[in-house]
Amino acid sequence: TPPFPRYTRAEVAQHRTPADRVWVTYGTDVFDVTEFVELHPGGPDKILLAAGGALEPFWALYAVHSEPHVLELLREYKVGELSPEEAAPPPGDSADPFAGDPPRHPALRVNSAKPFNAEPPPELLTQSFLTPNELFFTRNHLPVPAVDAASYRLRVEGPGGRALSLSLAELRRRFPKHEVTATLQCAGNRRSEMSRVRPVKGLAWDIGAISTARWGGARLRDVLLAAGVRDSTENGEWHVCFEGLDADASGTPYGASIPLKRALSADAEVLLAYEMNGRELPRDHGFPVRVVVPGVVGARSVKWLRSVAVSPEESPSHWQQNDYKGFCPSVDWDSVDFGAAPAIQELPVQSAITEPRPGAAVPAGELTVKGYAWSGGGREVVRV
Ligand code: HEM
Ligand code: MTE
Ligand code: MO
Repeated sequence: TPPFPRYTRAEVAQHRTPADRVWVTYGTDVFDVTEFVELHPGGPDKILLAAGGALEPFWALYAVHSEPHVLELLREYKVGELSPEEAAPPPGDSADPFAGDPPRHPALRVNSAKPFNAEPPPELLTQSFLTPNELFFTRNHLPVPAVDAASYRLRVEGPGGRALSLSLAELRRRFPKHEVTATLQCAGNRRSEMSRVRPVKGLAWDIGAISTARWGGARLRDVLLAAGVRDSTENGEWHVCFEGLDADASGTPYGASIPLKRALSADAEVLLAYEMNGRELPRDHGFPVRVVVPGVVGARSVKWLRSVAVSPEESPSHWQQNDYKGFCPSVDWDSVDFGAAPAIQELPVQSAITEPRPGAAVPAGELTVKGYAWSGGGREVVRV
């Protein structure tokens, strides 16, 4: 057989639609799968998510492809090979505070690259009940901190100056592991639709700033009791303040708080999580330890957790005091008084259709509609 033509990744990336032909790579081989798109058992929309790029990150998530017959089928569509010089990644910029951010899955829809904010495509969000870690929406306000798990310490400040300093091994060993299936949602989910009614400031999230995982970790309740916090009504109005290891140029960390009552409630199942879907937390989702507050706005589930402190006041953080608050429609940016509104905790009912997408052409006749529904507040779905 004659040698195959050589292509660069940039050339492959020009073939992303049936009109431009649909090319993908696997290893160093290039394939034109245009004729297979409509035949794909997983549907044409899903195969097109990989158009113009590598198949590996997608096939790693959907194990149906790790069968010899799938590779055999692909071989029929080979049209070329990648140029040998394509292997080297582009050099990083060391002056860029985001240069140390982790690699991300190519399917994520990026709303902001630095800091990284991205959501899964709708049709992958409802492909599985638990969102794969690689596709879980990401909401970062700052660069991702590089944390050394071996020297990591979590500081827990109880009342009366008592404090604990816990290594990752101590957090795992001293407290029973508790698992919770919980959905996180950013307050900005579906903001792009809201902006069609009336423009609002903030990232233009579509319907994917929401994802579900099985979280594993220590109960915050158990850790607070070990730090000397008493489960009584006398501190009923107190708060638990969290700080992250991510900080802005002035050294100010991300922070947020929840009511102490929720933190101590066994039913609320607030976790200091070190596992996500059975694996250690990915860097984007708070490695090595994050808070998970089921039913509450994502902003309170502080990632890269540095400290936990019990306090009569809410967190003084910008994100607790001057962001993540709700106002009535007559308030605008000239009249807003952040001090006048409570910080968002529980979020209300949410639901959205993931398939078909708005404006999609669909065949006449019966149609399968997919979507998600979520009750908020840690409550179960009653009806959809
Ligand atoms: C199923 C081939 C790309 C998602 C399948 C199956 C084949 C196949 C043969 C059926 C497997 C079986 O049941 O034995 C291919 C080829 C691709 C490709 C040749 C690229 C050229 C993708 C991509 C995605 C994807 C990029 C995800 C974004 C799926 C899913 C199923 C599936 C979710 C399972 C469908 C179901 O049972 O619900 N694919 N695939 N595939 N594929 Fe792909
Ligand atoms: N924690 C830290 N330390 N820094 C952050 O920027 N973002 C918050 C929260 N915890 C954030 C954080 C917001 S607004 C949301 S919606 C969730 O993390 C998103 O969690 P995820 O990126 O794992 O989906
Ligand atoms: Mo958020």
